[in-house]
This record gives sequence, structure tokens and C-alpha cells, in this order.
Amino acid sequence: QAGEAVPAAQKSSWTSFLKSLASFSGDLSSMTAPPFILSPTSLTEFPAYWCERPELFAAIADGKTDEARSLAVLKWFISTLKGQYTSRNESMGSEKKPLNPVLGELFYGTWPSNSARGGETTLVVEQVSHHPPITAYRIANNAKGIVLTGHNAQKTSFSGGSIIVKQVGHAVLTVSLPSGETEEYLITLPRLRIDGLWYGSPYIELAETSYIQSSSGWLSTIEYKGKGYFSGKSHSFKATVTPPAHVSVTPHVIEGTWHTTSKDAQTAATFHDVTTAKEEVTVVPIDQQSEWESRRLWHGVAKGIREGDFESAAKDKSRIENEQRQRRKDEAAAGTMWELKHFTHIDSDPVYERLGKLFKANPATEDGYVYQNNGPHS
Ligand code: CLR
Repeated sequence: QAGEAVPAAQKSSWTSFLKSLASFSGDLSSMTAPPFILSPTSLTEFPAYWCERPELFAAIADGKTDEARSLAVLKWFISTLKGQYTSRNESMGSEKKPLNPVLGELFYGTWPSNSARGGETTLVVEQVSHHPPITAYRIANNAKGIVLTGHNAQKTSFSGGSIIVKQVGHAVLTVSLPSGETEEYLITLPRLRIDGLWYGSPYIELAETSYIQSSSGWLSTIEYKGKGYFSGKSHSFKATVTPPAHVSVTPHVIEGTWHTTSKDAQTAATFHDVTTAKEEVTVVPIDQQSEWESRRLWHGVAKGIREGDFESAAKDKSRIENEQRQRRKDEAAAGTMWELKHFTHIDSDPVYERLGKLFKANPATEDGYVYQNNGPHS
């Protein structure tokens, strides 16, 4: 039934939100949605999903061959999808509208070291654009010589009752090999469909294809399907891992559902398994954070949303937005520009250009954000 999951008092506001969606193009983040669908978490926190299984991230460095490392990268990547795309449903009952980060918003975190991981894993996130929203991030396990750098933006449209989200941006993973060489992996991102809107209980399904291209020549092609395709199950995927042109190894085929488990099609061995617990990022308490750090910045708004006090949430949100508007006005008047703290923008990412060619990436070039090596972690 329509609006089944929508609180009675918000039904008409949900209906008008859906109507406005239908005639809408641009970024969803700035749209006003009814309170029941608001999340207390800012989008700057989302890059942490990349490392909620830090031991799989670390294990990439242990692969002895380029083939083994490519499979380890794929295993880590697939294992992040459950967190990235289903965790709000698990923690809050449905997909929600995250807080729209302000320009310069920061999010720092760590995953502590242990014997399996070799060392501490650190996360630095910066909101590098407000309109359109763009988030840049960098995750590193220095002891293992593994670094992930990327940025994220979204292009949204509405079709057949669903929101279609094209992810703009990419990630680059680098692995420092014992030989002194650096292996690179270009990671592209899947397309999202947000279904369940009619009922007021949105959830994500992944669609189309994403790629992981290694500088060694190995390529993972990952196809995503929902209910009624491949196995007929939601959250299905099929990954084909193909060797470089000069290597005659049979491609690996991995099939399964990304929010549970998958198998290697030839050996029937389990490939990935995310039915076990994950480890959320560790963040210092907000009284030790700077004003620009996400949880401190949004503290009042998040508290209001969590406690159902939407009036105080809205009030604090307006305060933050007004401060931002004033800042932009002052900059315009002074002829200055906001300076990014941890990243610099480049018009074309050379790794994307070089590795993207190998699988005919579309588009052929993408911009990028280069980390300035000045994070809070020593
Ligand atoms: C951000 C980058 C992460 C993966 C990810 C997961 C969920 C996505 C989010 C990204 C972008 C913003 C997003 C969100 C789901 C819903 C939300 C598309 C891609 C939109 C802006 C809100 C829609 C509002 C309805 C839920 C009502 O690695």
C-alpha cells in the first residue's frame, strides 16, 4: 500500500516529496524531505564503509602474485558493498537522506592496529565541493603499504518510480610491493537504483557494471543484478577476473550475492563472506574535534533528528546554512576563494587516464583530488 511505512502525519509531505522528485533534475541533497526519512549522518562519513573489514584491506599486500592481489582487491571491494548500500536499512529500517555536507567539512577516523592488519589504518575525508556535493577521501595502512584515494559525486534522475543514481568519481588503490614497485588499481563505481519509494521504505539495488583495472593488466568486471536475473535473488553479482593479454590463464568467475556470500564458479570455494561482524571506524569524542569535523558540526541537528525534535534540528540546520552563505558572500566581497585543507584538485587524474584506456572506461578522463599528506594522523 502506498505510503505504508510513512507516519500518518507525514503522508502528504511524503507524497509531495515524491511528486517533486518526478520533475526534478540536479542534486537530491538540497531537496527538502519529510523528517521520518532524515538520517543524522553526514555524507562525509560514508567513505569509512571502504574499510570496515580492515583485515581484508591489509590482506591485499600479502598476495604473492599480481593475480593473487587482483583477487584480494576484488574480495575486499565486494565485501564493502553490504556496508555501503544496506547498512542504513539495517540500522534505521530504510535508506535515509543523509546530511548534506558543507564545504570544508572534515571527517577523520582510524581502525586500530593488530597483528592481522600489521598497522593502524587511517581515514581522512574532506568535502571539497558543496554544489554539487563532492567528497574526497584517503584511507591508508602504512605498515602494509596500501593506500586508497578517491572522490564521490552523484548524478540523480527519476525513472519508473525509482531514483537512479549515477556515481561520478572513482578510486585508486596503490600497493607498494617489496620489489619497490607500486601496483595501481583503478576502481569505478556501480549505478544505484533506489526502490521502495512508493511505500516510504527506500532501499538500494545495484545495477550495470563496475570495473577494477590493475596496472598489472588483470581486470575485474563486476555485473550487478537484482531480483529476477542471474540467480533471481536481490543483490546478485557476477565478477569475471581476466588476465592481461599475454597471460594464458582461465578467467576467474565469482558469483553470489554481495550482502552475503559468493563462490568461485570453478572450484565452488567460498570467495567472500560478509555474514560476520564488521568493524566501524573509531572517531575521537566530539569535544576533542574541531568545528569543521562532521560529528561536531552537525551535533545539534543529529541530536534533534535522533530524538524526534525536528524543530530544533531544522533550526540548527538553518544556522549552519546561513553561516555558510555568509562565508561565501564574504569571500566574494574579498575576492578570495575557500581553500581546501587536505586535497588539491586536478583536471585529469593520470591513473584514470592510463588504466581507464585498458578497459575503455567511459568517460575517457575524469578529474581527481590529490592528497596533500597533511592529515591529523602522524
Ligand atoms: C555515497 C558514496 C558511498 C556509497 C553511497 C551509498 C548511499 C548513497 C550515497 C553513496 C549518495 C547519496 C544517496 C545515498 C543513498 C540515498 C542518498 C544516493 C553513493 C540520496 C541523496 C538521498 C535520497 C533520498 C531518499 C532516500 C528519500 O560510497
